[in-house]
Amino acid sequence: MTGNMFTSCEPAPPCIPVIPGLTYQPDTLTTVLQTELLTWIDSQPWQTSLKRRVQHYGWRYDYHTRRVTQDMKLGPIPDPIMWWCDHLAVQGFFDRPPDQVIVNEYLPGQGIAAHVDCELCFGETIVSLSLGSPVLMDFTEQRNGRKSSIDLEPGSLLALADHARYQWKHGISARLTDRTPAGRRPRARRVSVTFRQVVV
Ligand SMILES: O=C(O)CCC(=O)C(=O)O
Repeated sequence: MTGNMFTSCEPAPPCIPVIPGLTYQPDTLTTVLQTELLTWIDSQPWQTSLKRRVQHYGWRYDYHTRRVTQDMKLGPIPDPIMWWCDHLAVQGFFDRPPDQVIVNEYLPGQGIAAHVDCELCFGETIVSLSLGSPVLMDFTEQRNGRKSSIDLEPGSLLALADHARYQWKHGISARLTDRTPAGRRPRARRVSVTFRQVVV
């Protein structure tokens, strides 16, 4: 559902939802940086307790209680991820380097339920980097069900703050293809890296 009345396609596609606090930055990672980060991620152990595989850094997040507590602190964030934590702070997305990172792997047919990131656990800004396959991320405004979506390209950065962080849910439908202006696009493997500041 790109290009609907709640998206802006100016000055040129991709069309970005007009949601206060949403920042979309294509081409944040060069192809070389994407490959380097993905290669490092794939050298690390994955947790397999969800339908999709995940890695947690800095702090563990409990998907059942939907909480982070003091006892969930993990070791130091490894250098290849910490470099991005520092970079995102230098770039002004955070006032200090984020200290919690979740890597999500989506195979075709996998998604993530529509949600607002835990308000009691995490700070005011959430930033995700996209690697691998492009995917449509859906947004739903909580008070009226208004919907929009964004085509997350590999190498892009998505920041959610303000309304985009608190008033809208975001999620990825579990399906094999996405409808785009160019037609149905099959999904391939996508990996995202999401940065947060723990506030517990
Ligand atoms: O895969 C993404 O880009 C978003 C991940 C996400 O929403 C989350 O980890 O809560």
